[in-house]
Amino acid sequence: MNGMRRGALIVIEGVDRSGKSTQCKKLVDSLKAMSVNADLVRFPDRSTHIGGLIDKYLKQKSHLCDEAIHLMFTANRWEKKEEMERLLKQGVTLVVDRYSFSGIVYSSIKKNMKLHWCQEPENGLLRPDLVFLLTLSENEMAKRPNFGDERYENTETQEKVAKAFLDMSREQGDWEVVPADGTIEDVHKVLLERAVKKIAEVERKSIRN
Ligand code: Z5A
Ligand code: MG
Repeated sequence: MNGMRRGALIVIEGVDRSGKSTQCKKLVDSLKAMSVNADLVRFPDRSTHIGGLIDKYLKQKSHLCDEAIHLMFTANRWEKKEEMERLLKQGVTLVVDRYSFSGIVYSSIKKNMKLHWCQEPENGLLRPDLVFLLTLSENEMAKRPNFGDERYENTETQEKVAKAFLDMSREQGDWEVVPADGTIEDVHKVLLERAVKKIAEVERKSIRN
């Protein structure tokens, strides 16, 4: 790497309204304030052509079969891979709002969608250095602002999603389960501390696929 330090790939996952977008933004802002080169990435990225099709599907303005929408979400990550890799190599830490794990979880809870089939097209994407899973108690989930009108925004789906994420966290290294019931600042402090450590730990290591 010739003295060049790479950035870290840090993902935030969790159920609807667990505070992922809020925390991603704060984490990037705090890292920048500490002179760490950092950028925000979010999935789905609704700004691309594929992202536009995903947006229509989520807003229930189009119908796609479960397999087709699954592959679109995955393609939306593949189309960003080169750019993400380039930024990491240039030393930019990427804070990612949802990633492959959302893709696998939201699809595999559907009837007739096998976990293994859902995982396969994600293989070969950049592997995160750290995944934060934000969890909410049922009590706190009920207090967060109401569901919107998008697909998946209902209690039954979110309960299945919460369980599937927890199951996934038990099978993988590099995951930190962070209870996100506390204040925005409390949760942020935990994430910032762990992220700073991880950035230093991986800066001389290779980027993983
Ligand atoms: N999806 C998929 O199926 N396959 C895939 O591959 C991917 C996604 C990538 C849209 O995602 C849908 O796509 C999603 C999964 C599916 N479906 N669902 N559900 P999205 O990321 O675009 O979804 P979103 O609309 O941004 O919602 P969200 O991400 O679920 O919310 P959030 O980012 O976790 O929460 P937030 O926006 O930061 O906060 C929500 C509210 O709570 C807000 O008013 C905050 O001010 C408040 N908040 C945040 N933190 C706190 C604390 N600590 N205390 C009190 N209040 C708080
Ligand atoms: Mg969000």
